[in-house]
Amino acid sequence: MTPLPLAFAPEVAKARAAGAPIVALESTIITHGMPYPQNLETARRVEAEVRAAGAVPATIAVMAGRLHVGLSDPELEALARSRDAMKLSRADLAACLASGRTGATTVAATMIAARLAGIAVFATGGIGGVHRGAETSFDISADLRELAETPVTVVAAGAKAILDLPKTLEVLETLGVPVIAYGQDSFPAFWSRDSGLAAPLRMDRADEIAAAHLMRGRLGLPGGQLVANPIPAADEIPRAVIGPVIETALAEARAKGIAAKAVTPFLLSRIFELTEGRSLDANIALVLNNARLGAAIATAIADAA
Ligand code: PSU
Ligand code: MN
Repeated sequence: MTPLPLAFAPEVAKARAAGAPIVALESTIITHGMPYPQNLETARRVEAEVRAAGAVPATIAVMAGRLHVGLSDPELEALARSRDAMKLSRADLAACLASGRTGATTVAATMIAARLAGIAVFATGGIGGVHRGAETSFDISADLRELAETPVTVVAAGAKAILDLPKTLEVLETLGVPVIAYGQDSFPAFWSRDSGLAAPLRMDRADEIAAAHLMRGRLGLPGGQLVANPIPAADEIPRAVIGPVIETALAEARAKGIAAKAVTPFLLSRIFELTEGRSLDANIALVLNNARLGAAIATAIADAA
């Protein structure tokens, strides 16, 4: 069989050979989630945070038909500057690779790449989920089904608060995805620490989360875990402040007929404008925080192996 077009960065290849902890990172947050140059600066800082915590970062992206697991700094910069990278989910990954194109991986596609690369832990900002109005639009992120199928532990600050969080939690429960709030009882809401909804599970230590990941494997259960890590208190935007901003952005998206893959990038960029950059500062802080916890969980899994 023709080998997979996987390209490991030297640092990642070395860590794989040594059984050292690795944290996968996504790239849609770079191309479609943040403006240039903050996207590049954040991608570099997230990688540095993972290294400082004793693990190796592996940013995932498709470049010219190869699935890169770990990017060089020039590759990271090219991706951050590109304006035409595809947004790749489970549905698009094979087509992008087979046609030699370039694209950024969402949570779903990054999980698929992490599994292929033997990486157990992945850190990002917030997963996709059930959009508000999904009862008429049917817009439910492929991230949810991926969590049900692919055995990777995903560290996020909950699901993005632009979504319908109660419905997102219901679908995760239906799909059998463990949702573990880290260090608190409630499910976090991305820019805010508290969604007002109880999280189904709570854990206070990285090694407990690692043990649960390994136990799922031993039970032969497919699928991953969602670790919902609240944004640090100093960086949060309270729900009362961000709530009306989200409503405004959602109303604009509806009026403009924004649909499908464009919805999340449109909302994030409008909320950035409406908060004069405050939402981006919070987004950066929560991703860095997730990178740290991801490194701790990856280290605990590597230690147990
Ligand atoms: N986290 C962020 N910013 C982002 C994303 C995550 O802080 O832009 C991306 C992820 O790639 C996630 C995607 O998979 O948003 C969700 O897109 P959709 O709602 O179209 O499934
Ligand atoms: Mn969608």
